[in-house]
Amino acid sequence: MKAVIFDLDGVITDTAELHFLAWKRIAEQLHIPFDRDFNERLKGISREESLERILDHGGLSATYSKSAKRDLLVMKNQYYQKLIDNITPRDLLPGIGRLLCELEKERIKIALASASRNAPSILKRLDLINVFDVIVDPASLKKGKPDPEIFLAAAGHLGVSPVDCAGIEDAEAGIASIKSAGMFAVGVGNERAMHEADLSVRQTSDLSFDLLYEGWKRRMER
Ligand code: B16
Ligand code: MG
Repeated sequence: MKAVIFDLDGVITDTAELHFLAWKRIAEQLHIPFDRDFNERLKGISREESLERILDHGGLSATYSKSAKRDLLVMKNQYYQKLIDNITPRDLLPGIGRLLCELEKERIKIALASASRNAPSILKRLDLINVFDVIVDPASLKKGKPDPEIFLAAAGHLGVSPVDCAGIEDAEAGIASIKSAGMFAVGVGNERAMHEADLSVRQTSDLSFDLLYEGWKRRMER
């Protein structure tokens, strides 16, 4: 294992909850039912595709013009950016700071594969911007998760072969992306959504270099 590629929202910090709150506010304005179960289908999915899924869910997809949809996307991002404004290094999920230190000590490369265009500003607020060897720019990609492109781009920029990488995700679409990139897939959280992962843990504090390395090695020996 030469590199670990992290998702951001829901793995490094709990911004998955902030995306939920911002989308909920939009859905309420549109009188579309929105709950945590439905929100699972948006995790790891781009802003534009998330809006399409919400409008479809409310049977309203054809009702909104391109420019009305653009306005909703701007509004959602404004709500979201207000929420992330308060993020500080204390908002790192449990165990993530320790894991990043262990990986650095073991000379494992570290990359970020987040679909979020807000990722760099969140990493700055968490005081982590200099920890990552590579941060993939989602605007440079053609396809979102579950396509493998984002994880393959991270490995490519690091100069590491995909089989020598582990990817960590909290979303079903993200696990599918890691798996089809040919990497070792580690899932965090909701076990039902994580059933395709090679290894899954309930919470970020369960992650460690040893756990990742042993799991990656076992998969290679299979
Ligand atoms: P933004 P991840 C994803 O981040 C989120 O899971 C998803 O809910 C969000 O819509 C997407 O980023 C785009 O984010 O609106 O900030 O560009 O999980 O891939 O780190
Ligand atoms: Mg995520």
